[in-house]
Amino acid sequence: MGAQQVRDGFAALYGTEPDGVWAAPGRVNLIGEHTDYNDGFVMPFALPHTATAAVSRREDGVLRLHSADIEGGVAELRVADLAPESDKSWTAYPAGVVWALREAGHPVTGADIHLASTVPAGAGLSSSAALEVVVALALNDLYELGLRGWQLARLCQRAENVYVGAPVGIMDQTASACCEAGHALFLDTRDLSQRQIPFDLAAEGMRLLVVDTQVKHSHSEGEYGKRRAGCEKGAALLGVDALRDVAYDDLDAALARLGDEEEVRRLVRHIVTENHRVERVVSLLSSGDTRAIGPVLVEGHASLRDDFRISCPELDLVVDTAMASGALGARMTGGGFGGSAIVLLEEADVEPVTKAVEKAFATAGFTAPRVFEAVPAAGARRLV
Ligand code: GAF
Repeated sequence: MGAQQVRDGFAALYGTEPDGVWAAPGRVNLIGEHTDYNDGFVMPFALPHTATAAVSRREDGVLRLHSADIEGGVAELRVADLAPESDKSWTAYPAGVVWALREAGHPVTGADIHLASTVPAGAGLSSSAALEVVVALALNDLYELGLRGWQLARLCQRAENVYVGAPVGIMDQTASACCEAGHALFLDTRDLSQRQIPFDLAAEGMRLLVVDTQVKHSHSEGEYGKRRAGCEKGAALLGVDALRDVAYDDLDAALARLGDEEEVRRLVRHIVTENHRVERVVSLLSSGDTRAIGPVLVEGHASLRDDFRISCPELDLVVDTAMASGALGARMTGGGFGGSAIVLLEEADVEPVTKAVEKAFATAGFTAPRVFEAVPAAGARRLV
């Protein structure tokens, strides 16, 4: 949604012009799934779809929240009363950011906020992180807090972990805050060091499709938390701080040490091989061998399906159909259990592969998927 429209929405609601308008994008993750809460590597890029917020500062302790996308009026809260896990509605995301800023000692004394988002919700494209980051960036500017992108990401993650109660990692918030147009973000989630990797598929005659299966996922439903707990158990059994510390070359020995812990073994194998896949993709992209990342993406999908066990029939059907129709690579992206897959392919294959996937879904009796092309877009920014 355009800045002017969100600004007008604010003025109609609150009767004054906002102090400014900000935008923060959703993301797709090229490779590096579930590695972020294991101190590992990820490689997301920002989508052109954004959460946009018109915001004004307030000094009286009142926080007013409204979303153009959700039925209902303006929610009015008092910043001093914000308490973790007290809110089960969408307002927990922006309110959680205010709570996290105040908990960290930043003097946020209220705000009027009107939001509108074009990031599809529940599609594994980080609509929640976009909401958090846009609010964090707006308050950072309005209260002149001087926080950098990665610091905002940490606060947003804390909002989601503690205030919302979802045990997510740091990838989505960092992607939304720090990505750059035309690049994928190679992020080390241990220390948040970053490298922007040029990722211009069109220049090489390729495209990347996002296929939203329309199967809705939810992180707070427990399976995500179970995987996270299983990874932490694996690290404890292996005597390391995080699975990031298990070297790829030592994987077989590590798996042998896990004895009959079959489930933990599978989780460990996914994380260690997935970190290695991120490093392979970075090295292939850096040497200009972009087409060669295709098989690495497919390996990543198989690992998420068979070892991490978070795929679903719809995601598998996208990957299998795309690959059978000539795609260079494909995998599920995001938290799993539904959501979206990505497909890397030659420009000339966009139409036949899209048609093949749509046909396969119709034949299987699945809801029609939503397919769109993704070009790496800009991270969070002030619009007005
Ligand atoms: C979700 C989480 F929010 C991220 O932190 C990450 O773990 C991802 O699932 C899986 O890679 O998007």
